[in-house]
Amino acid sequence: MIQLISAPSEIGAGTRGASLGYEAMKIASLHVDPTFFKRHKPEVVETANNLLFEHVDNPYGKRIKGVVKMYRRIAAIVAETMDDGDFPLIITGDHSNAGGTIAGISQANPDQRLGVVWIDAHSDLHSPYTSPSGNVHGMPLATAIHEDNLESAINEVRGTALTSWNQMKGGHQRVKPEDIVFIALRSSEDPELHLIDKYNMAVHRTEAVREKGVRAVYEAAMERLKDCDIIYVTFDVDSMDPSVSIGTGTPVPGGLTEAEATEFLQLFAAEEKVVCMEFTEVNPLLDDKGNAMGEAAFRCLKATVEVLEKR
Ligand code: DIR
Ligand code: MN
Ligand code: MN
Ligand code: MN
Repeated sequence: MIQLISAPSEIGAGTRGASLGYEAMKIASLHVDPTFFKRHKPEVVETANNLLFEHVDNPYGKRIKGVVKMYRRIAAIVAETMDDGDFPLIITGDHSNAGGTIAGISQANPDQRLGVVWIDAHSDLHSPYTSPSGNVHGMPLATAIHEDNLESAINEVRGTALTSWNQMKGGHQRVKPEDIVFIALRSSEDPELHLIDKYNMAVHRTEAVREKGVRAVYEAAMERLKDCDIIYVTFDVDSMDPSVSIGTGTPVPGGLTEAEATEFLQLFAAEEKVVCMEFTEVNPLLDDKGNAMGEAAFRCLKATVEVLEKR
């Protein structure tokens, strides 16, 4: 069974409003499939969004103690869902939550090799040592591969930020860097490029998608992850072009069309090895076309669920 989970946490983002992403998708469902969220009633994870009203005490990992809380809560519900034999389909606010999702998958499947498909304009491989913004939504993949990237350090991290960072990484590497595939990547800072290069991570830019086609890129991704036992797919809506995806915190030109994104999601959803999927970074407060972003994200979600239900 598919278990929808909503984790409307936005404390890892640099712009406000991603906590409303699930609500925007729910409102979008009214016109398209009004019983969707009755048939797929989400479990809702408690947030620490009250931290938005507190003074930011650490510039290198903003509200990082709250992100640790979210990692624990999300990991617990994802792990429990998988232990029950269900498929967690999680809608998160900002992408820092993905680190918690990965921790949960890893907790429920300690002996399985976990591959990651990261559909995103960004590589989210920063650590507090390298982040130019201090926004933790740029860091979840580094926690998954247990990487500080001290070679690229520009910040000196101490105190509670360091403790929190170590808690996010946990005691061990959850994903091998060679088991990560990026799709639609087009915005990385030098420290992230250093890691992509150092570990020879698989990157499929939008141009490659256009040149080879969605199916060929999907096949290359599956080939790359062939030694993995299970796969997690995360879909940051900023992977899509700003013409579709303006209601998101950090839009970047040159992204996927909605049709390309949908095709990727459906191909991966059909794959038995895919055990968890995530939708993230929908921010209706930034949408200047009504709820266009929420509507596009909902269509993608519905298309994904239709394929998952046939498995
Ligand atoms: C940028 C933006 N690399 C940062 N990251 C975003 O602040 O670390 N990730 N938007 O989704
Ligand atoms: Mn169902
Ligand atoms: Mn992201
Ligand atoms: Mn992104």
